[in-house]
Amino acid sequence: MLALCLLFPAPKLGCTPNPCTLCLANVYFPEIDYAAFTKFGTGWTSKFGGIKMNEREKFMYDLQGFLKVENFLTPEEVQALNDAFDANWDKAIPDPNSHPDGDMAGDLPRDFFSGMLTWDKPWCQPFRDLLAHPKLLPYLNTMFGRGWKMDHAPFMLAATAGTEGLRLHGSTSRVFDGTQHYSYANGQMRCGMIVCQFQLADVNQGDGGLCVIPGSHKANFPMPEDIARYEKDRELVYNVPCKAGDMVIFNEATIHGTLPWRAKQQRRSLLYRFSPNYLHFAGGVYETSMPDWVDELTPAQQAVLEPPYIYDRPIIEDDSVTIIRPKRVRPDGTIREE
Ligand SMILES: O=C(O)CCC(=O)C(=O)O
Repeated sequence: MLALCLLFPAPKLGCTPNPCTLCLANVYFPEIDYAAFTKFGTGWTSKFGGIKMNEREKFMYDLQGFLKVENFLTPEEVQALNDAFDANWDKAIPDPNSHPDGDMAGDLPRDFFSGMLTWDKPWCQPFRDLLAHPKLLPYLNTMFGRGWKMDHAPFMLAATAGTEGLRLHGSTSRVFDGTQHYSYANGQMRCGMIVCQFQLADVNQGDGGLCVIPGSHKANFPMPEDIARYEKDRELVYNVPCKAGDMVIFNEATIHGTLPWRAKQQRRSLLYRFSPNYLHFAGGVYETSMPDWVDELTPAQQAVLEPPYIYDRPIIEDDSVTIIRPKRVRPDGTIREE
């Protein structure tokens, strides 16, 4: 904050003064329509406080770098998502991220779907409903602190028997990479981008699909290439078994990849990637504008799509509906009451 005071020490044309929370000097930001913040807001004060993961979940996620949440989706939600895919199967393309190195090789690429949030109604709705799903809040609040965002468009990976895998990847701490990292300090865990993988079909161990090296979010040395290619020390790699409706949440830093698909049933995994409110992971053109269909979303869903920034960025309350826009979220994730 003090640094910001130094960076923005004097009024500029079209800037808005804000008192610095530490030194009370005025800080000047580009003109922002603060009145608009009352549009969905209920003021600055959190009524709820930020629902968090339970102690068992925290232990398991901290230990493993991933966590399986059983029955995250109801059978009705799974059905609605599967119906939407069935009705839009012609939109599948070969996976643009094809790296079937070494023993990850297969006969055909993974099927890849994106753009579901803008599919024709009613098909887009079950995907929009996941953006600020009430069950997501404890996980994202705990891993990021309050204030987090969708990183990039959700996508689905589908596969039939013989489909190729994807080399293992992640980020060990040999260099600090703020976009993919795990830390625990001052009683809180913090992460770079995380992935929520919703399983829309069963995955038995050995079927293939998502695999992780448990505990690797804390690894410190470079991964040997033959491990990344799944050619050696395969016992390190865990193929996470799931039932349709389960969610696996994992840190992008956790070493993970795709095992070639071997099962009779189709693979259907839906991936939503989230980042803390100050980070944007995925590349491409940087856009700060909201999509033109944003008015079709609830205020909470809109909040998840806002670009990365800190001051007054909307935060979803524990009811998953109410939005507040606190002046500042402390580094520990608590909200400064105004
Ligand atoms: O197959 C999976 O679930 C892993 C997906 C993944 O890491 C990727 O596509 O980048």
